[in-house]
Amino acid sequence: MLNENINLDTYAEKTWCPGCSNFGIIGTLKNVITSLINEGTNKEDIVVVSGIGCSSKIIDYLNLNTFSSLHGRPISSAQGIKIGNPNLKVIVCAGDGGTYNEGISHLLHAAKRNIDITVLVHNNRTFALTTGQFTATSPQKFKGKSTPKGSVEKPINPLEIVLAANGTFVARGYSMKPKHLESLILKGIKHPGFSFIDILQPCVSFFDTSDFYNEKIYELDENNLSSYQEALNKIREWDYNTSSDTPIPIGLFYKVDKPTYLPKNLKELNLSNEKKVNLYKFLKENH
Ligand SMILES: Cc1ncc(C[n+]2csc(CCOP(=O)(O)OP(=O)(O)O)c2C)c(N)n1
Ligand code: SF4
Repeated sequence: MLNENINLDTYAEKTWCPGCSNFGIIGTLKNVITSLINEGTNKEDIVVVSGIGCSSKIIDYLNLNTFSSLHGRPISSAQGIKIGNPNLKVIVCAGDGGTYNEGISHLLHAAKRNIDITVLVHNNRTFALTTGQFTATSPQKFKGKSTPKGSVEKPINPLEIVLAANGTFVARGYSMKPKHLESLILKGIKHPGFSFIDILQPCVSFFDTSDFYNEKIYELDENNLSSYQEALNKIREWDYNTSSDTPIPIGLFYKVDKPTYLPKNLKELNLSNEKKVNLYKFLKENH
């Protein structure tokens, strides 16, 4: 039976810029969470973890269990939460700066160990909260506060990197295609293992890419998702450079089932009693 009374709103006033595409992402995420709850997941068993940035403000606006981590560190916090209580569905919301610059090693290692968490990167391709410096996915010639004459570096392709790191669910969404994004996030959360979704998210104040994306984005046919080579070919169709004329595929590129990293419960970690007490104390105090 549908539960019509799920209130995921908080009293906090949203401080995103008018027209920011984070408004679309939070709406989509609320729909996903409502679906999970209607399918039988306890609201208390869902945790959203964020870092610092415009994207990370999302947790202030969600009436859920949430955890605010440091800039670039939410993936490590999320892994600790998952290990502490494997029954939880743990979702990370973070920016491209935090995830692909400061926190990239955490992303790679979480993918490598296939820990069962979901990472949503709000990829506006700039450090937005600090008013527009270039990040790892900014295009060449990006003009921002730290590169007034245009950056010289080529962007990275985060999907290619996560695939190479043993990612078992590799996807790209677009904030302006909410229905498509909703189904992608739901599939990601249900995937038993590490799920990664790079969400193209125009920043209307510092890097408005919406016209560029609206012209180029197309939805993938999600066939043969277990072929590494096919996924790689599709992932390489677009190199994150704004100047390239190629279409931009969105959707699920790769999905395979592999053993996940996770002791079934804390007992399997073989922690000393003292460590267990400290861990429970820490989790309780920071709840
Ligand atoms: C280790 C560290 N480096 C830098 C900062 C300063 N800082 C705070 S938010 C931010 C930008 C966030 O950009 P991004 O992660 O892309 O998220 P967005 O604001 O674009 O959503 C920066 C550089 C910080 N708080 N901690
Ligand atoms: S700076 Fe960009 S990402 Fe941040 S709230 Fe404004 S439009 Fe959104």
